[in-house]
Amino acid sequence: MLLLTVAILALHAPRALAHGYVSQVLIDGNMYMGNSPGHYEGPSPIRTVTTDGPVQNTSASDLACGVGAGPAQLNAVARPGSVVNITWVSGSGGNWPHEVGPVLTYLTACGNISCVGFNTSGARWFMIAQAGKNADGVGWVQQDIMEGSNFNVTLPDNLAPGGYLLRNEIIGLQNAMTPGGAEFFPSCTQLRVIGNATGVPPTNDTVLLPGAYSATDPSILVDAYTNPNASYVFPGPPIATLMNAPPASAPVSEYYDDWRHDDEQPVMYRGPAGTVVAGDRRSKDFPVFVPMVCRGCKHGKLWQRRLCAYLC
Ligand SMILES: [Cu+2]
Repeated sequence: MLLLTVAILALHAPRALAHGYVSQVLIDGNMYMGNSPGHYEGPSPIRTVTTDGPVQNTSASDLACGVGAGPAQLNAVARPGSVVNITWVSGSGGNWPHEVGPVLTYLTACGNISCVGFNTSGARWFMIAQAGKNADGVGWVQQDIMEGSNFNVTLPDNLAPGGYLLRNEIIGLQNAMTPGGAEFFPSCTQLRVIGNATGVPPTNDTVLLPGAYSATDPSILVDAYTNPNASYVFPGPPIATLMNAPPASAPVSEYYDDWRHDDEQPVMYRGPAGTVVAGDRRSKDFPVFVPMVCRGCKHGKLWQRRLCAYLC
């Protein structure tokens, strides 16, 4: 009888529970596939969550990078000013399922060249983009994602080189009129930013996550429907002042130059078909896709020190 009751309850579970995750990220022409929630399918710079469901406790450590997110195996190469193109999808297939609430993007420095293994506990995050309502003041940017658009965010023009976690967060406000109802969907992508810029955010511009949000913030405990024309005040810190600084005076040196004289060795990442592929970055025609197998990071050759340090 108990089993029957459970079965009936399951049948009547609301379908509105569909959620989602980041399936892939495109940076400077390179596509990085993510893993679906709870399923390891291959190396990725996108930290894999264990479920497509939201974080709802603003004090939970999962607020940093999503439910159960652990370190990922790769770092995606980016430059100051790179556009990061992020694809959000539904966990049950198809487009991202929600439309009400902001899309926020943060960075934190991993403190060394690689974010592989970086623990977000105590990390200082700074805001680089806030997307709320569209120009009509009623619809949300998130609605564009639901309708199939990817989300684009531009890295700071003067961002100093190094390892960074990019935290792109959709907040679902569809149930936010009751305490604990807001749904946070953070997703973290490990970046290796190259170049010769010098910008780092003042500590004043950084926050802890969890720490920056409270369940009773007017941007988190909010009825987004009763007055749809109301302007929305973003949670978290303002856009970091780093975003207002001019770009580095000299253009970013080509990544290819960084290792042109090394042994010939393509860079490994995950290709559009979800397979591990490689591009020969010494070619200006990159990406050139060549199937390969990662040779591991233990070897002491120069290319391995430079590449595997952030690829493996
Ligand atoms: Cu959902």
